[in-house]
Amino acid sequence: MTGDRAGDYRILHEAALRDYLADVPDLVALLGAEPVSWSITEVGDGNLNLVFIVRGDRGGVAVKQALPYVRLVGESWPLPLSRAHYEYLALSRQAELAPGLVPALLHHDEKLALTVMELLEPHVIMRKGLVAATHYPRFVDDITTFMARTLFFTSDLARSAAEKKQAIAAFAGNHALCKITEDLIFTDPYRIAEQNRWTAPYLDGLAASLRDDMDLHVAISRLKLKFMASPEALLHGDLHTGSIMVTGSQTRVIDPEFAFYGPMGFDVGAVLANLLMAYFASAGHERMPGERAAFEGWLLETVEAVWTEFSRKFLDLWRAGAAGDAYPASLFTGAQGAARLEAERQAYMQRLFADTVGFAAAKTIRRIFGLAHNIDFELIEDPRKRAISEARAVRLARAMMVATGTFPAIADVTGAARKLRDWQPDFATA
Ligand code: SR1
Ligand code: MG
Repeated sequence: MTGDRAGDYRILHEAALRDYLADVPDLVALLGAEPVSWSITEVGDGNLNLVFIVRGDRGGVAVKQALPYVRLVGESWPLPLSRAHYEYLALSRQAELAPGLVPALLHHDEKLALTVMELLEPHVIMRKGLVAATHYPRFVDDITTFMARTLFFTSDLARSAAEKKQAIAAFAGNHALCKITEDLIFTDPYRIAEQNRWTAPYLDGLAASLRDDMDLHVAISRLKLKFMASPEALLHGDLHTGSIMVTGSQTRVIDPEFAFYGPMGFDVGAVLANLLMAYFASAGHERMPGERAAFEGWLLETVEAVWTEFSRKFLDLWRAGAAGDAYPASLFTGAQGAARLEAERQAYMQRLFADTVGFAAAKTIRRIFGLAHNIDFELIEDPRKRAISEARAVRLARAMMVATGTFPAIADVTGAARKLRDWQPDFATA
């Protein structure tokens, strides 16, 4: 379904969903033969869709149905149902490339924009766990495997030119979701926009300064162009900590409805930005000074490890023998060719790191001044404390965006974050 077939579509609430699932033999076998006894609970707390947990006496499933509008805003903001198609396509591809790191797909209905997936239990949304100061020891290895494999194997380094162009075309229709990103991340926070909001009155001055900051406007516009015009690889497209479910021993990446071919740094930057926001928010969740220090240390170690492990795994895949049409092996023969190709790989990763730093900054600023915020900051009840945490994050993000070159390595990012941990913003002059 790449167009929308509104005639065949209906929103399935509890009773209709029960009847629908009862007609799918594989799901009945999984849930148990008595549909009347199934419990069905709507649990969606995201911005766009309905999500149900269905449990029977034999097992449970998660059901996701796209609504024809943005749930967060309502029917006044229509949104194509076709995003469910792209999400299904992306999940299928990610399952091939990064087995075990996305939920198993059990059923998909194009007309109803509905997908049934493995119920992830006892996994929690990572963002919620980070608010509660929980460490996740598997996270670095799993998320870096996911990113290295999905980005490398969908890029020109691993695919023929024809395959790559067909793959770009397969996701090109997801432009309405890209447009959300183009507006909400790369444009609105830097201008007056009806849906913007921030922690007033503390951040009023900072919000106004963003609107006048031409260095920032140039930097965000360069990033926007890169997002729009660099189909490097199949992106998840919304890889924040609300799109990751975790336990101490497992990681699953969910919700790739924003998937499209874009710049790799957008996904990697999303992960780093959300870890850094968890870091800055942490001070606002303290009940006793220093009680979350070990957790905050783990967060910064995790930021460093995500980049270094991602980079190592991506380079290992490339060195293992890339089958793509980029960098033809026939042009890099002999010892000199091998040395020059290795230098190129290093230069490629340095460029990708700069993109990552810029996109991480953009992902941070949008969560503080745009429409869609995150619970890392929102659950800090005292608005002044919340604004202090947010102002620290924005200070780092602005530097990362306009002076990206002063962050040549990931330790430069974590070092700057550490220095801002106790910085006190002056809201009168901010
Ligand atoms: C209107 S949708 C707002 C945000 O929710 C999604 O998770 C994306 O991040 C999007 O930008
Ligand atoms: Mg989502």
